[in-house]
Amino acid sequence: MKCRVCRGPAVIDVRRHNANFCEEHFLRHCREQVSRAVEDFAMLRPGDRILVAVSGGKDSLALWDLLLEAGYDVDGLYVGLGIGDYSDASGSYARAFASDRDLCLREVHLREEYGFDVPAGARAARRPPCSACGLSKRHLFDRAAREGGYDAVATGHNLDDEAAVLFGNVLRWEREYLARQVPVLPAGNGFPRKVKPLVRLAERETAAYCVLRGIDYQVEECPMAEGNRHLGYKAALAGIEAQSPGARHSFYFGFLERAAALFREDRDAVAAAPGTCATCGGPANGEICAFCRLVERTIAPPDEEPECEAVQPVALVERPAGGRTG
Ligand code: Q46
Ligand code: ZN
Ligand code: ZN
Repeated sequence: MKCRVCRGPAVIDVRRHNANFCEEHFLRHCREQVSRAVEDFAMLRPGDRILVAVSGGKDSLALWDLLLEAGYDVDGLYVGLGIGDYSDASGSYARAFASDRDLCLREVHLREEYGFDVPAGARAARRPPCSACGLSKRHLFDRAAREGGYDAVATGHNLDDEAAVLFGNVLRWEREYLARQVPVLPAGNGFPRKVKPLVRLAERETAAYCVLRGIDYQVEECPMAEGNRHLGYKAALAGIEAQSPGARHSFYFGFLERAAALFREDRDAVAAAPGTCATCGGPANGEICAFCRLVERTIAPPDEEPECEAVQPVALVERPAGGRTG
């Protein structure tokens, strides 16, 4: 196996590009894919202050590293979800990455600051853990970006993630989610710009990038992801990709090029100006935002409420994420 660029010994094959790369040219490939995504979708501008959502996994740490390499001013934000040993280890990887490179890692811990963790929030809201988790993370990233004066929040969604989310949204023709499934969402209505610079890299490539760059990351999957539909869609697409390399890329980028604009109307409708949350001051559809409703709910969980009171599940969608759930 020889590198496509220099004909030296290759360390990885990237079948959808029909190419093998040596270490040096694979790292260059990763940087090129990120800069192409950033440019094609006008994600970032020189001088932007970026907040990377850091989970301690391969994607978010690779993203932080790649954006630094590209010369951006990037801080990290780690949200402590309180998912047992998994969260403890994830936080350690994020902290080690930041301290080894003398970077700024902000931290917010759900239990310490809001009195609940993801398992408790999910029970209280009577929703799957990923729903309470996703809502909390989105709210806290948005808030940290607003308060810290960042120009954009960058997340480590890769091609496999985006294709899997698209697959699920197409299966159910979720118009609102399809409308928001773009690699950059502009700032507005109190929300920061959201960007996904890894959309041109597959999960296998971000893992290889970390290994070659000596980045230690959380390898374990979140224990709460079990049964998550997103994982099923990913597995289905992995099977298709194995048969037909490049299918995932064609599916996702074909959607962006040929179909995403059809859903723009839905996006504009969703983006209609929300009000302001009476509790946290963030954007809200209604008097109180979905996150603050979740916090209230965890203070008075359903099983402690009087039997006669009709218990309604908390509506967890403040603004459709269109992102992965896991
Ligand atoms: S952390 Fe949270 Fe993921 Fe775990 S509970 Fe689900 S959403 S799977 S990125
Ligand atoms: Zn080479
Ligand atoms: Zn609020």
